[in-house]
Amino acid sequence: MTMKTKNTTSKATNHTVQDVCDAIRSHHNFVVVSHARPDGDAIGSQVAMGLALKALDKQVRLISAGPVPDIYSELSGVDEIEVASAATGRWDVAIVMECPELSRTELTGLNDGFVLSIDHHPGNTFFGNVNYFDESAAACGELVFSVLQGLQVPITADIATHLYIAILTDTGSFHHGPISTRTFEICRCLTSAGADPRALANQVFDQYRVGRLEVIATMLNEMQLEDQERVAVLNIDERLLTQSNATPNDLDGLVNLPLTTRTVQAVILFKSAPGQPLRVSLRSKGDVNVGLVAAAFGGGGHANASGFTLESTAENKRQAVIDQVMEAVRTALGPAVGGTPEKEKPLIRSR
Ligand SMILES: [Mn+2]
Repeated sequence: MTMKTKNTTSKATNHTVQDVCDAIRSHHNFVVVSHARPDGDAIGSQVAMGLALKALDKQVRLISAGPVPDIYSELSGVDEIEVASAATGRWDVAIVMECPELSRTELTGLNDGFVLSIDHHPGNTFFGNVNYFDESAAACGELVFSVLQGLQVPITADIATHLYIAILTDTGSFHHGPISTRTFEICRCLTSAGADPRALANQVFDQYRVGRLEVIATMLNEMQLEDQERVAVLNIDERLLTQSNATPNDLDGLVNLPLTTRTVQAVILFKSAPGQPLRVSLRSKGDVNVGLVAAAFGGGGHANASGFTLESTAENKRQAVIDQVMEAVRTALGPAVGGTPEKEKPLIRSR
């Protein structure tokens, strides 16, 4: 049975780094979890915290509801993540990374224990007994870095690597999100502690199968452009995967491709699989807030990157999603002006 620390701290408030450090110092047995379908920030934050707790001679287990994606599987310490549906065993404190709500862990057994939440997602519900929430952080890994500094844990090369991966992936190679001078100050510390930016970028972004390119070719060929090329709609289904020599791991980040054009301001990716709910990923540029669109459909995320699922019977809601994303673009940028957008703002100005 799980031994639980009595809940004495009131919920629904934000706490300081110092509060987090005090909670960690005063306990011994930890479980560290992150969200289901873990990404680089979830894994990097979780493993870095695990390594730090070990350095402090704490007992720690890492648990995730989903497997580690292939691209992260060779990082040191990742093999310590147990894939399970429940946070079982004896623990005093559950550190929950990267989750605006406890349910995002998709793990049972966390409800009655002492929960310490570290997160940067807008809409965080302060579900923890201690909550360290800061949406101005580009990655949860930035907040973990602050905690480790507070705990005076030495930043080893392995910890640095995980925190760098967290920031690198959550910002899409320093491309989006609330990237700040703090982001680069932290990355400076991480690189001087041994994180290798070139090797890590290669490991995370340049290791896919050629089948990924086949998927991209078909997917972009079938891309639908709406609202004067301001909204791109992509589809990935079973047919596309079976036609190409690609696995689901080869599909990471494809949603971002249309954003590399000047005109496209928002992207919708519908990902369908037999017997599975329809997964919808949204991405946008600048002030276009697709986080609000996802929230309207029961999902969540950030202003420029969000997602949600629709029941497979909800195929007819696709157009409603497209309409709401177009509305989000209009809210931020006004109505699309007529004519070919490419011609209105020349890429290279004539002298
Ligand atoms: Mn994150």
